[in-house]
Amino acid sequence: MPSSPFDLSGRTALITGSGQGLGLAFARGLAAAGAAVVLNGRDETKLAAAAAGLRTAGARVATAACDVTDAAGLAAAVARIEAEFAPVDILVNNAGIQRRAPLLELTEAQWREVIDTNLTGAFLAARAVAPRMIARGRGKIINVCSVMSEVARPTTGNYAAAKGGLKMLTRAMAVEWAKHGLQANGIAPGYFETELTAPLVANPQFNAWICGRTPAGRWGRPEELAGTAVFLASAASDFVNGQIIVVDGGLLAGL
Ligand code: GCO
Repeated sequence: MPSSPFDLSGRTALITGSGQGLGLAFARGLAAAGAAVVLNGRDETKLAAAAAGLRTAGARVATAACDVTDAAGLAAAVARIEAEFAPVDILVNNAGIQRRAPLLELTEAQWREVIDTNLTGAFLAARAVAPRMIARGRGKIINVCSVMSEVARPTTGNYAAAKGGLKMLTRAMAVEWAKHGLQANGIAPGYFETELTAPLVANPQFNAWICGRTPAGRWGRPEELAGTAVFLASAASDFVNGQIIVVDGGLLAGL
């Protein structure tokens, strides 16, 4: 029998913002499917702890600490990964931050840092790896969008604008790079329990609202995103391009 199209053996994935939260869940899921993983983030201590856990689970892991808003840092990190570890076959643009405030109270700095990290960072990381993927004639780019690529809620205007832009950047990557053998797609999580959403989970009113607003009646668990990431990282999605797969317990399906 031929190997499964979902098998990631021999492939290497770079996941930005993967010292914790959804990024670490993506790394665990891709490693479980056979990929070697490179963890990225700004906190080297967090990266080392996350890498140790993955190695204990049998994964082949490297770390590459840099800020995704630093183009030179990204280029150097990718060059080092490819020289010392392995070619980057899969890029998961997961790094993201939240700075919640009503638009009229949002500082310019709070606007810029969310756009710079959540949108520009994905652009810069993709530009660091895409030329190398194009030279090899293959590559997978997975942009972690959000249900906020489609809908907004008060106090998250900067985040929604970034994630809406990331949806369209995904399509821009797809239409320019598909002819080179690359596939660029997105994953749009709904509400998942992570460090980023911890204040919301801890808020009884918000927690009740989300559980009522989500048809599945609960928050998502980060490991529930792994299957979609493996699909988009694998040969199973070689003819899928520019698509955003929503993983939200049905939240966007209805009112
Ligand atoms: C919020 C949350 C959301 C989630 C997620 C939904 O403040 O409403 O932080 O933005 O983090 O992005 O997909």
